[in-house]
Amino acid sequence: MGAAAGGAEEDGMSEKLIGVKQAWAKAGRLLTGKADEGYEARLPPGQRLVTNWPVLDLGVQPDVPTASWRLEVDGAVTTPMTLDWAAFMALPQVEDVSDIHCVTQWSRYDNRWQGVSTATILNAVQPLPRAAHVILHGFDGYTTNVSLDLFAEADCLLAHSHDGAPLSREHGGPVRAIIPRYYFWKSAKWLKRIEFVAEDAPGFWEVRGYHNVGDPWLEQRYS
Ligand SMILES: Nc1nc2c(c(=O)[nH]1)N[C@H]1C(S)=C(S)[C@@H](COP(=O)(O)O)O[C@H]1N2
Ligand SMILES: [Mo]
Repeated sequence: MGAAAGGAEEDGMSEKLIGVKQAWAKAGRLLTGKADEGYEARLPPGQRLVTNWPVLDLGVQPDVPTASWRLEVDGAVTTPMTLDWAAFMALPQVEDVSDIHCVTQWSRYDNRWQGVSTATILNAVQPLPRAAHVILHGFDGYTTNVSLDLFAEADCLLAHSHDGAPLSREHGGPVRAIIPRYYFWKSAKWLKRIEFVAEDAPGFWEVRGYHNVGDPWLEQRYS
């Protein structure tokens, strides 16, 4: 699969569910227009706090045992690499606590993530000067795009654990991306490939009406 968005034709995806969300994006549903009111609170505009942890996917939850898991890191880099589980776990490990803000209006505070910092990955592959964007690919065919600058932020990581326990399959285990500053759809689950590119390429939800950037503080839900 290329850098473009994953097709909804992928086996087992829920066309109905995807269609509903796409229609909401088109209609601007869930936009509160409160983004300009100068919030200083911890909860971004239009969000409500939950203490459970909802599961959102495309109707498929890939089963990827760590024994066969591989992470490809390639594209506009000096040294492309493929990591197996042992190699990934041998990299320096970090822990970071951050809040989740989902575009469907729930937020969840104080998620303690363990994994490998994106800085470690960047240091290993050395993006070329032309690399400006990163496409995250999931084993379910999902894709999402972030700028290289954002991906390089200190709070971004490739997480294998949450609150000290291995990430469950439904939440994207064995490894998912965590991009805390943006809406949670940017945090790709079942991470399979990190692709560095010169030209931005909108991902699965970005081509279906979600905002290309997705900053919750600016309420960038839809494009
Ligand atoms: N691979 C993959 N990653 C994904 C998704 C997906 O469908 N596939 N959904 C995104 C969306 S829209 C959200 S809100 C979060 C949900 O993560 P959770 O199920 O752990 O709450 O994962 C994001 N990452
Ligand atoms: Mo989402």
